[in-house]
Amino acid sequence: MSVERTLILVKPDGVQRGLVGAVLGRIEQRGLKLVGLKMVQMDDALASRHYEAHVEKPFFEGLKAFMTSSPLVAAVFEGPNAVQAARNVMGATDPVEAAGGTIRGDLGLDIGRNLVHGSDSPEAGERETAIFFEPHELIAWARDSERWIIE
Ligand code: IDP
Ligand code: MG
Repeated sequence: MSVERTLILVKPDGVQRGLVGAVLGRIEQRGLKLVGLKMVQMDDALASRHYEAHVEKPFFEGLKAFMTSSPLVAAVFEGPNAVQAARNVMGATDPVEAAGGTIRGDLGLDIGRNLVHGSDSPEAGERETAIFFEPHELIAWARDSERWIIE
């Protein structure tokens, strides 16, 4: 069991639709521990850095325009297998394909408005966390409910 960090973004559509609490709440309720949180206005440079694997993709210009169009909320969650756990809560990239019970499957309709980002590997979790948060902005705190969530 590896303790990982994942960077979660409530994308601009989630913020505009008033779904920040709903999106983060589902990940929080899964049992992952919140260790960092802020609101961010993404710019082109940040979009290119965050989505470095996608800058050559045909959808990148649209993605960049969307992600910079309005503020987003960035959060870091920590826990055993945090990356996969969060991805499972998020659902498939295309909301039409995402299972019911997932964030995208319940709240989204369009791949270009899929509400939430989550890191896709532990390495990406570390890399992306460092893009959005200074080390001192990540809080190491003892959660009193820990033993009721993780054996
Ligand atoms: P992920 O967010 O599930 O990890 P990625 O393949 O990493 O999915 O793509 C990053 C983001 O780029 C997606 O969440 C979505 O917002 C956007 N995206 C991916 N593929 C397409 C597409 O075919 N059309 C429009 N947007 C796309
Ligand atoms: Mg991805």
